[in-house]
Amino acid sequence: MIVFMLGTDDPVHTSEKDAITEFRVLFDTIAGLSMDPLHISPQNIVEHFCSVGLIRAHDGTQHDFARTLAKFTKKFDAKGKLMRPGFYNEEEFVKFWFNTHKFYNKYDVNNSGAITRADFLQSLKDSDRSDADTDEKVSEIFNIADRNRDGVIDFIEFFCRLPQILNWN
Ligand SMILES: [Ca+2]
Repeated sequence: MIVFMLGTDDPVHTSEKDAITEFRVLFDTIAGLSMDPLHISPQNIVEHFCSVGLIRAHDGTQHDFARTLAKFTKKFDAKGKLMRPGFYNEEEFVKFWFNTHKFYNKYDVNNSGAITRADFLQSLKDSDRSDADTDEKVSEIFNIADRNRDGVIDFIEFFCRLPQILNWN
């Protein structure tokens, strides 16, 4: 399911192939902002997401999105996964977003396009990250992640809090 691009009307039934195509198109769009059209920087990605309104400076999503992206980029660089350190080529970019969405979709248990509190709790319980204080932890992370307080975690909210969800800090 693709929750990234605005205007996807049937996200639930979007196939993996369509997802890859969509991320390639997204790369090409962002590459238009880059000095080197074959490589895009985290800053290019943040700028594009801001320009289409997926993240915003005033509510902190821009800051948190950029921070999560920087953490991933640093980890990829440490493992030598980026051909040009600090930048994403098309394959690397598509793989990254594809895997991130796949991970998000795992939490979206009932495939509704958004993660509810029940989804989130169930996913953590199903995973090896579950422990005695899961209920408490789930409420804590959920409350922080659900930034706009609409009762569900959308993909951008999820991405912003991935370091906490993955226990990176
Ligand atoms: Ca929300």
